[in-house]
Amino acid sequence: MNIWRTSRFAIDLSRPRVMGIVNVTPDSFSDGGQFASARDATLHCDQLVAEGADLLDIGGESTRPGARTPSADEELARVLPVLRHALTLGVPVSVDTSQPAVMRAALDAGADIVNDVRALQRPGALDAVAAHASCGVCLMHMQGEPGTMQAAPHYGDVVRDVAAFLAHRRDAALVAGIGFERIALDPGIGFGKTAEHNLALLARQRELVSLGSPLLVGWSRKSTLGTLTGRAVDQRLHASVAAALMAAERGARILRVHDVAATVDALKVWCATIAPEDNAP
Ligand code: HH2
Repeated sequence: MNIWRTSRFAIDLSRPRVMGIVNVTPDSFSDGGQFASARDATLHCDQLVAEGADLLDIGGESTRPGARTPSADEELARVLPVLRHALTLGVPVSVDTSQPAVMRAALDAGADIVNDVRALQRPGALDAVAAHASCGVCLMHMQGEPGTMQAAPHYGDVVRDVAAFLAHRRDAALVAGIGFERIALDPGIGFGKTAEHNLALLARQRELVSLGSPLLVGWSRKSTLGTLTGRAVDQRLHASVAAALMAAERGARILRVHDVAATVDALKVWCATIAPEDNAP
């Protein structure tokens, strides 16, 4: 599937797309507090688009282990002003949320995509997205909840288990009336997974691509890259770009990243050196 249908855009996925991360949170794991004010976050949106972001992802809840869950009102107060600005920039905009009330308000404001790390499992979430005629949705895998998910992640076969979960959640979305071409899937790197689990998901990523929906992945600055390189979170640019390229090489179509300019450059080199048929998902 080479198109991801969203509220305003049918996103062409014949080449990998870069989704720039905009965290309007005081406590995100990699850039916590840096863009917490609406003004800083809107400037950050402008900068990421200028650097070549194909999409923007705006989040008002940190999923860092131990982060406090904001109320829907708090999350909306963070996200809506930034969303309204981002919607003027000519790129699709997703809102990273699990709360149905936030989904509904964001979609009413014109958001193109709902990005849910809980794969629309909260009561009312499926209905909030299904009620919209055409928005896109990203369904992500997470084992457990952010507060405790890294305590003792356990799988039979992590790639098969994640694939089965994603297929199951996609089925639930289809039954709720969300069209197939509106759905992207995400293995949820770092969400209830050890470094070994995350690396298996990259090594065998083709098994997830073969589910037939666009695959979105977020390796940017994640702790597995710290484990591999011994580097702190603000020193993981090179490892993040390497992981993004590997993911693209293995069929991912949307790369969720903090460092847009570096990822865009790397992808330009990669795209220029492959035949179009190699690039087919
Ligand atoms: N990762 C994070 C948040 N949202 N959404 C999707 N679809 N995929 C991901 O891998 C993903 C995500 C965590 O990263 P970040 O937004 O930088 O941190 P925080 O959750 O602490 O704000």
